[in-house]
Amino acid sequence: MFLDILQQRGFRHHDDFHKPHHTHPHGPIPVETKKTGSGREIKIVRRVLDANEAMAEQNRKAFAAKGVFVLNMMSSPGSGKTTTLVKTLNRIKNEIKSAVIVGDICTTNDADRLSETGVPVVQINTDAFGGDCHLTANAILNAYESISHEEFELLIVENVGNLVCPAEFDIGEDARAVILSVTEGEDKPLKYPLMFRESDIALLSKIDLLPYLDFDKEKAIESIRTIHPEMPVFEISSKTGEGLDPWISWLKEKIAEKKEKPVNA
Ligand SMILES: Nc1nc2c(ncn2[C@@H]2O[C@H](COP(=O)(O)OP(=O)(O)OP(=O)(O)O)[C@@H](O)[C@H]2O)c(=O)[nH]1
Ligand SMILES: [Mg+2]
Repeated sequence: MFLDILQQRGFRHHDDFHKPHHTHPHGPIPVETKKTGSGREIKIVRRVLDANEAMAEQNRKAFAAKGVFVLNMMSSPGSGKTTTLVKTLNRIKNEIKSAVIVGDICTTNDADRLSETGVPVVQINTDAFGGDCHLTANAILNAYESISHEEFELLIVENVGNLVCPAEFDIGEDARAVILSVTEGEDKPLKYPLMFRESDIALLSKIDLLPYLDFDKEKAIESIRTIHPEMPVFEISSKTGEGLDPWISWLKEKIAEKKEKPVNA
């Protein structure tokens, strides 16, 4: 069976984990009660995001209990998330036990590529529950539970390719990274500010292509800094390997910081 073959290769197809849970998160969902003019009570779930927030808090506790550092990696489709992760994992996997959860609307293409690194990979396909353009805390919990028996100190979540929605959903992560590729235009941070405001680090990717483009790198960095003045920006090429070391050093520092934190911090 297809699923079995995928599991043997180190990852699990994940499109059937969520549907029953999607509207029934395990955590407490904030519900308000309001009286109508006729005296009837109606219950209001204020926002989908409130329910997600409660679940994200649960995730954070689960990750903290195991000392796992979780990085949420986000970008537009095709900015280089998977390519960067494959390169990064190949460099760090002997030193840092890692795992990946990857979200896509359809296909296991990214899980195929990521599983070549040998680390445990879970693919979430969101088409099974409406083709969500982001990963929810609940989806992450289900995916995490399917690999939590494995030993790892770094969990990287490659979110669904989208420069807007993923930033709205806390998944209980420790840090967020946004990738902006040089083919997207310098103004994207200004046009899609939430993602850049909410991230802890930005990777400016595909810099090997700069000689062939009119892309103004300094202007792009200025756009990022307009939205998030102090954010570190690392210029990388996952094709040539240029610039990967500083980004990997940042990642290692964050993992070490998490280890030093007491579980209840
Ligand atoms: N020249 C060049 N191409 C790159 C680089 N990184 C990624 N690419 C190419 O960009 C395309 C998209 O890369 P992916 O890694 O699949 O991008 P992604 O962000 O994971 O895409 P989605 O998961 O679909 O959102 C592929 O053809 C990669 O080979 C890079 O540093 N330089
Ligand atoms: Mg990808």
